[in-house]
Amino acid sequence: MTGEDDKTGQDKRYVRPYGDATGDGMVQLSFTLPIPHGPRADGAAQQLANKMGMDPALVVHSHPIGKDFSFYVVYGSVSHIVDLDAVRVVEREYPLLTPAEINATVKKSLRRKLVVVGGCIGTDAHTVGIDAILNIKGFAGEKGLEYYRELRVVNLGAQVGVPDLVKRARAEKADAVLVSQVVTQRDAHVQNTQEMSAAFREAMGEARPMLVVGGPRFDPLMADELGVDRVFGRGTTPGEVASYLVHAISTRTVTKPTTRVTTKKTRSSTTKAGAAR
Ligand code: B12
Repeated sequence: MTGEDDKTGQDKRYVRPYGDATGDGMVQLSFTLPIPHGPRADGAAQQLANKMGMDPALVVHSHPIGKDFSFYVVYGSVSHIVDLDAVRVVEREYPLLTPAEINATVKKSLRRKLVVVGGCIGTDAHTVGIDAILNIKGFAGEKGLEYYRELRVVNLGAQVGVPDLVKRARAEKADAVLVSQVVTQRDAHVQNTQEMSAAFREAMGEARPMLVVGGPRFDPLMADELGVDRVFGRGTTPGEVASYLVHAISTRTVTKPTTRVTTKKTRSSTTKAGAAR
């Protein structure tokens, strides 16, 4: 093992999970088996855990799900080691701005309101996520995009068809289209997003609006594969999205994310979202 040691003698580059003691490799895992609850299912759960590299593995919780299924939680030690230098994630390359800073940037760079059109596409009716970003009440203590004086938000809600989204984005002269996909069965989120980005490319070419997609099971590394400019995952806050939009608009290019280890969130000033607009 190489890497810089910290004060406790622990290597900073290579890590193992922590349970009772540093580096003991303890993890907890839950899953469902398609077999009736009982000793045989318990044994199957243990075998699965062993085959996944947990040794020893302890079944710490189980209960029946109907008569044909069983739910399991197993706890045990894995020998795997994570190399932090090999971790690939999207690093935020823009500063987190306050609402006042965002409004000022839009005013200066566009001299008009920045238009955002958003919604859930396909059959997806999970609007809580997109509402968390767009609605004035916001999410995690931050106001949503509707709160920003220099943003004009059109929230189309649930189950928006791609042709309708393209039509409306064009009619509203959208600078950015924000799409949410929460249902991921059979990779519906991937297919729907690719269909959406292809439709915008076909209808508007280079003049298309910025395309931003979000949802709990998206990996921010997927932007190219999805044909969009940016991907936001679980826990995204409205301020992160607004900051990205003004960054992309004011630089006049849609910046591709770099893939490096994430940095901590920083605000460019101490003013919180919700303060002076
Ligand atoms: C509430 C809920 C519902 C509500 C939705 C109400 C509504 N108006 O949204 C109702 C009851 C209608 C519902 C229905 C169904 N649901 Co449901 N539902 C949920 C639940 C419990 C919570 C989702 C939620 O609101 N999260 C809170 C929000 C704030 O989080 P979020 O969506 O991740 O959004 C954040 C980020 O992802 C991101 N984000 C999201 N979108 C966007 C977009 C942009 C542009 C950006 C920048 C960021 C961004 O920012 C948000 C804030 O951080 C989840 C389980 C769970 N615990 O997550 C299941 C869940 C999503 N549902 C599920 C299922 C299967 C269904 C149904 C198919 C059930 C059925 N058989 O009928 C239907 C489908 C209906 C449909 N046509 O879409 C599954 C999906 C499984 C899968 N692999 O796809 C889940 C995971 C439950 C489960 N474990 O099985 N559901």
